[in-house]
Amino acid sequence: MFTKPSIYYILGTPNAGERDPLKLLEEALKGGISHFQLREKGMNALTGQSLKEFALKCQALCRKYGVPFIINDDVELAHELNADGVHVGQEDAKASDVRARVGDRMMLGVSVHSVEEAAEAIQNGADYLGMGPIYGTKSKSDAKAPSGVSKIIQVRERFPEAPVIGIGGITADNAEAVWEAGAAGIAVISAITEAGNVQEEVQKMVASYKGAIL
Ligand code: 3NM
Repeated sequence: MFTKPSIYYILGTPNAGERDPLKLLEEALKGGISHFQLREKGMNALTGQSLKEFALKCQALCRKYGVPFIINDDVELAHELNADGVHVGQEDAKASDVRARVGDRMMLGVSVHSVEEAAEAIQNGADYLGMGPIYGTKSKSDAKAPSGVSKIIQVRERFPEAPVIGIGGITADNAEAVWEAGAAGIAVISAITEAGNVQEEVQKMVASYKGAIL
């Protein structure tokens, strides 16, 4: 599910700004992302039918490149579209309820910020954990204070089998520490979305794994 190094791209239309989100996604897929999460949040976020139509286009692109398509928060949309996964935060639906709703046919990711939240998420059926923010982020207005990689290390010590995906302010230049902490992957919005050359940026992120001391 998470072959190292996993590059987990997250995007919603508000993140894309002036750029075409589907072009960004296709460039990122060409560059070698391993996972894609549609996270449609914030100002002018799509809803209802327009969200569904956009999600279907993202899903078709992901299928073309053989990359899992994951939906953030909207469990019903994930269910309706038969997405490959659904991801929830601590303020969203309870992981155990989501697992009960989607069964075993979908991967379930949960955002956690501590060893305690990680333990609970795993007990409630999470397949992987998103941990952050590692570094400062401008993409989540209610993000907690950055905690570096220390919490990833703690979670890896307690749950060595659980795939941990670091998130928050991660770039090709600061990803090595996240790999060294034992993360299976890095989740990224801005460093990919705002890159001058999206394909190259993703390739640099893949290459950052080789630079890490493991
Ligand atoms: N969740 P960027 S940080 C969606 O800490 C999200 O749980 C976070 O975006 C968490 O790569 C974050 O632009 C935003 O920093 C990540």
